[in-house]
Amino acid sequence: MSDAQEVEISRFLSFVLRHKPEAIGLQLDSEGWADVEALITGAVRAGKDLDERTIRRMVDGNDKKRFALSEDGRRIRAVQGHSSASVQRQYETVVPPQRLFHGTASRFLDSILQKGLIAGSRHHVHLSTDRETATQVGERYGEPVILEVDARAMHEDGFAFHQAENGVWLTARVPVAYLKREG
Ligand code: HQG
Repeated sequence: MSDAQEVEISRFLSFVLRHKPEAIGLQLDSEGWADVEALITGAVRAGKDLDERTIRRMVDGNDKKRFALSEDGRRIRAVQGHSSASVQRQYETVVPPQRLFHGTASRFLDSILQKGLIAGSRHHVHLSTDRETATQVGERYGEPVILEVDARAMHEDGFAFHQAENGVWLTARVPVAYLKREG
């Protein structure tokens, strides 16, 4: 499989496993799991070249470990990033590190400094432990800006934090008081 094909399949899997399972007649349970066979059937019907081997490769080789298979290999899910209403993952609540980072684009800054970080269409605000990841996330939308989140203070004030299986930190929102612009 070429790199381009791999990116295309990864985007397709993100689309149906996070956002629009109904586009291929797929159902996700509340923890985000989809039946692998149903995924393949729906994908093939939509003209995608997907089989079990490719799925396994996407799960194991994915740069950000976006997808996971159940132990028996019969179900697959995206580990974070959902917007689909059928999914309401019950992530464990965990104590965050002292600070976390959020990468965004400079054009969003005014709005963020008014409203804080909001989840938008996804279910959570996404945060990382390092600036490098945050920069890469911000670059997707324009000139990157890094915001430092006082995660420990939020935790002490009762805000819940979660960590997805691939290391991405999640929280419902970040009020302005806990945000500091880097640099
Ligand atoms: C911004 C990728 C205006 C926020 C990444 C972001 C991540 C506001 C955008 C994951 C705002 C939402 C998620 C406010 C937040 N006013 N803009 N008050 N609050 N925003 O894509 O964090 O490759 O939903 O800064 O690596 O960029 O898909 O979130 O720019 O982990 O696996 O609104 O997606 O992972 O954009 O990215 P997104 P995100 P994958």
